Amino acid sequence: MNTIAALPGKSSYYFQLEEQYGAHNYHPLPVVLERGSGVFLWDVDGKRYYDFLSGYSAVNQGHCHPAITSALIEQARRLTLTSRAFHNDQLGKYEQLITGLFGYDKVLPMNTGVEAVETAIKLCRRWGYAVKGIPADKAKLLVCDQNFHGRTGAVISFSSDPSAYAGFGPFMTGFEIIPYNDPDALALALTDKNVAGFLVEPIQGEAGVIIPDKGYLSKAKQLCADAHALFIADEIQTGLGRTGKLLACDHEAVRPDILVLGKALSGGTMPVSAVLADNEIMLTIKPGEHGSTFGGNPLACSVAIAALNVIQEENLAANADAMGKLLRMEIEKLRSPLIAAIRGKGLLNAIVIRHPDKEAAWHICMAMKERGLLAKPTHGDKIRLAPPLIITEEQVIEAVSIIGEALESL
Ligand code: IF1
Repeated sequence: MNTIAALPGKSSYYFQLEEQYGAHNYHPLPVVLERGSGVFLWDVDGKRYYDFLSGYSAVNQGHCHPAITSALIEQARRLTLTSRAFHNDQLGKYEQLITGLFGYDKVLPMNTGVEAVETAIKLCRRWGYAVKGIPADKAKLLVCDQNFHGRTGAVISFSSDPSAYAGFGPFMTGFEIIPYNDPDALALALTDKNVAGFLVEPIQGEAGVIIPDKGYLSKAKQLCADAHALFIADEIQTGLGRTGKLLACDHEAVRPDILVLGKALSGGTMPVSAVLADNEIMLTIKPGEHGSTFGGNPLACSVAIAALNVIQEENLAANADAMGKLLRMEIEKLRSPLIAAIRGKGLLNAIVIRHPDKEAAWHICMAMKERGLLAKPTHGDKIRLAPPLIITEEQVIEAVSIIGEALESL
């Protein structure tokens, strides 16, 4: 039954279509976007916005980056999918590039971030049995309180956030939640010989950009090595230049045993994720024991090659470092009584809002939207500020003036 009343082309028309025909598994800001370029998005009424969410860090290179888009179009005209039943001329080139760039023996290509996390869990468990000698089905993985690693059944099994797991049981076993940023808790948990690995976000994004103490990551890696357990870094959101280094682990020169990447690996064009590890770990999975229809498809490989080249050629990590410092400094200068804290590394930032109204962060995001900047609250009182890594100094200054006006309007 067609109940859509509004005229096509106006935002409310699109709101109604989604309300009527789409699952209600999100609560988006009321804006309908139709075009993106660089740090900007335009809605169906032609209004321009700064994008301060970057597709949750999937658009580090900026929207519709020309080099990535042309790689996508050229490959799409040639060959998009062979399945891994056969070889293709893009996969090996991509595997050589990404393993060389991050310094690992091998890569296992997947699609979404959570698929790569699931792959890392399976790899870690398999290594635990085949190499560490953990008794069958006894492997344990350590994870952190307030983690976010995706939304599949296995991954929500170790979430500490009821909104992620409540009502979706029964859950997968074999995980233990320990406090984040607590080396003593990790050391104690690692005394269990059945621990195969420790899965951690170098900075907890969804939890509100929680940055661990300096030295935590290197201490954690050392504790894992001493306990013959794998240090697994989920850099799906923090990687690929976002925090001012190629990887967030690079701030402490920590080399994960298993590295998980996603999001910006495709520049926001399509789902591309990857798990990197050395042979001792990677070769514990034999032919036919893991994979996916689209994993390593030629279109994804061609796009990921272009996306990785852009990150390097445009020095996006260095720009993220400099522009992140400028952003935090300019926000501090606002001296807004509504800001309880500003924290971040590179261009992964969040402001914590102090206001009696628990919806204040949402209202501030609505006020920023009216003034041409898009951002979204995370966990109620925090607003993530994460623009594409190509943002310039003058764009940061203009964006902060919009943020300041929105804060004053509350
Ligand atoms: C949503 C959050 C961010 C991730 C880390 C794995 C994944 C993600 C560190 C899974 C994905 C996305 C999921 C998206 C919103 C966004 C998000 F708010 F959900 F938590 F960024 F902080 N590891 N994060 O951040 O990757 O399977 O989604 O490709 O679910 O609403 P995915």
